[in-house]
Amino acid sequence: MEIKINKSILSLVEGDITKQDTEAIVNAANKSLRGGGGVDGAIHRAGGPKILEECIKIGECETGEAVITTGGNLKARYVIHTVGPVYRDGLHNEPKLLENAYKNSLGLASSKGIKSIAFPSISTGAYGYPLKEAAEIALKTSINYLRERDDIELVRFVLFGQNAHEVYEKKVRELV
Ligand code: AR6
Repeated sequence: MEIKINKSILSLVEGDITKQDTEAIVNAANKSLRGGGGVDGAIHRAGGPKILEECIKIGECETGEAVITTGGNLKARYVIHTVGPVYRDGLHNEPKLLENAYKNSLGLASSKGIKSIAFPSISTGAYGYPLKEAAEIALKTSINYLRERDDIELVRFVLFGQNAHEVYEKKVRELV
């Protein structure tokens, strides 16, 4: 589904983030930026060793922050690596840190003049964030960003599997 927010499009699709043709894709990385499983593993496998080389040069990334590399062999020109929070019980600043991961990724994209960006559902795999709560934060943060500024023309959420796609669709209908 697609919705218009000011001049921009917010889109939700079911699929694989590594196949996206947006200018940037976002990686749900860890602080070490040395790769891992899930989305992170898939991006490094599909993008090739150049991405890891650039990550090693950057060093580390704090939870809620974002850094950028080129996209290696991916269709996307850039990968924005952000680190979502590990979910414990929701009382350890997880909502704010997850919001920051989205905000800082969008801010970094804006600062590079990137017009289209694809996100996975950050923190909802290995990091255990409950999907509905994470979807609300992901969507609210993106919608607010697009309401405030119109330099990013497309924000696409790429949900892995039917269930995640349905949860995000339901949530977006509640929010707009
Ligand atoms: N495209 C889109 N979404 C995907 C893909 C894909 N190819 N593969 C998995 N997902 P996760 P996290 C979904 O675990 O929870 C890594 O080891 C998946 O179904 O990738 O932020 C890092 O190195 C889930 O909904 O990221 C970190 O150590 C969502 O992407 C840690 O995992 C996020 O799952 C980060 O954990």
